[in-house]
Amino acid sequence: MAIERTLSIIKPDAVAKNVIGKIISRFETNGLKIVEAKMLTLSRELAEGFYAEHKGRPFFEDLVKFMTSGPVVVQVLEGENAIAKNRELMGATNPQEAAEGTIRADFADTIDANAVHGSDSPTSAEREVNYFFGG
Ligand code: RTP
Ligand code: MG
Repeated sequence: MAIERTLSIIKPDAVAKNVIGKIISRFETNGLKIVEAKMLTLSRELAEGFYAEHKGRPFFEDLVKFMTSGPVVVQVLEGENAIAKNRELMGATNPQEAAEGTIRADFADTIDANAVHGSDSPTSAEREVNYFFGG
């Protein structure tokens, strides 16, 4: 298996709930290492650019509003199969459908306020890591 890097964001709802540490602990206990991290409040421009693939979707405006509503923690996770492993730890996009014991099942409330983001493929991981930590 390959050592990969993936981008993770702890979203404004999870930061507001004081569960940054609990979420990071899930990554660490499951073999993912935090190799880059920063806390910031996304500007509209940064959030729109990050979610550019969703531009035009009915939920895009709500997504951008939510992602700019408070501070987030952006981090790069490294480990074996990191991209798929992170998605597995996160659970389904809609927390109502997320498997028991996943981050979204335990810490998220709605499909909009769903606690975490994780890159969904090697191509998006590369783009997203560069987007926040490139150059
Ligand atoms: P993310 O990108 O945040 O890791 O989430 P994801 O891959 O599981 O879901 P994605 O399809 O990329 O959607 C990005 C975010 O948009 C919101 N969304 N709302 N109302 C809806 O039908 C809907 N679909 C997506 C979610 O907050 C999702 O995390
Ligand atoms: Mg996505």
